[in-house]
Amino acid sequence: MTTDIPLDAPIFVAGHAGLVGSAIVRRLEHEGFTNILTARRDQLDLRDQAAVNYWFRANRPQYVYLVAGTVGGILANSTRPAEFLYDNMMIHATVVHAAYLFGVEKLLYLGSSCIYPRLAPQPITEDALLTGPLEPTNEAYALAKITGIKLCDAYRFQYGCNFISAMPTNLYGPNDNFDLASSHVLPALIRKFHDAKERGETAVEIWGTGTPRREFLHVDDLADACVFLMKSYEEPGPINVGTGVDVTIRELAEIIRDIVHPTAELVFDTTKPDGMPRKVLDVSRINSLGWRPTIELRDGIAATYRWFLDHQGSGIRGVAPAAVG
Ligand code: GFB
Repeated sequence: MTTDIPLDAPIFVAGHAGLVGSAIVRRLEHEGFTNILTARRDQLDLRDQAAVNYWFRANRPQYVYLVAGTVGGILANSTRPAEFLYDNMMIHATVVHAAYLFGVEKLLYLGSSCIYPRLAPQPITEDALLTGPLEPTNEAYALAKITGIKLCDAYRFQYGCNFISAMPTNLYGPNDNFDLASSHVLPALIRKFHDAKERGETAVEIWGTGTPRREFLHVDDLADACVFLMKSYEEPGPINVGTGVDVTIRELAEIIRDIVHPTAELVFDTTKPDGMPRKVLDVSRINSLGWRPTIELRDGIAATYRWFLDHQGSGIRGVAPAAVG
């Protein structure tokens, strides 16, 4: 079943400035949607239920992409669990509740593949949820994300709300965070190889052993999937969004080295955590609905590096603006 969403329908993208939200806005604009609603962090604190209710009452969105949150890589997750748990639980709760109170037609909630147990059978199917202990380095974030799924399901069950939950794998692309203390591995390695090249150095430090396996999805593919699911999917529980293909961190580092700084040498810092040994999603459910990604990893990384080069000095997160004068 496909829902026809009118091009002038008010659509709220919660988290529009981030990696995912900015990709969804680009995608909706490309499709011709004319009434995309956004709110900057200094205009609306999504952790504040009264403020969120006020905003929904004033703006009356009909469709909501709930892609806001406090996010980060393995170091940020393991050192700032209070922020990851509190911010995300609050943001999910306030937006879902306001969407119910103000009669939103449909809401898409975005989770993360880290909701699944650390030792889930690979590739991970949706029914692995809550079948085992979580990966300790991102337990706080995972718990908040699991609560978000259960919240959508509870509002669907008790109030008949059309709220769905998509679980993306590790994402990358334009508007990513390149700050080495809080970023995910892919933007961190682009930054590290780039900085080493600029400084005339060859050694580039890679955290951990290089053996963990990760799956990477370009955020434009994710945005495409989100718009697709908003139009055509209406089930409770999570639906995985990924490529179904993974690489080791060493292989990822080699791809990035070849693109950014081919003469660099990888140096592994095994005092840093590896995190989950493997995390690749079973994507047969979304494939069976007719959705597949289109951006190859090597092409996506090359495009992201071009974006990084083009935006240096103009507000890339984690990269200081070039000195003026
Ligand atoms: O992307 P990442 O930070 O998060 O790390 P997770 C993935 C792997 O890359 C780990 C290694 O094994 C890291 O040790 N790695 C190597 C690096 N070099 C680096 C580096 O310079 N920076 C970073 N960040 N990693 C996150 C969760 O897990 O995945 C979040 O913490 C979220 O909750 C996200 O779910 C998608 O893939 O391990």
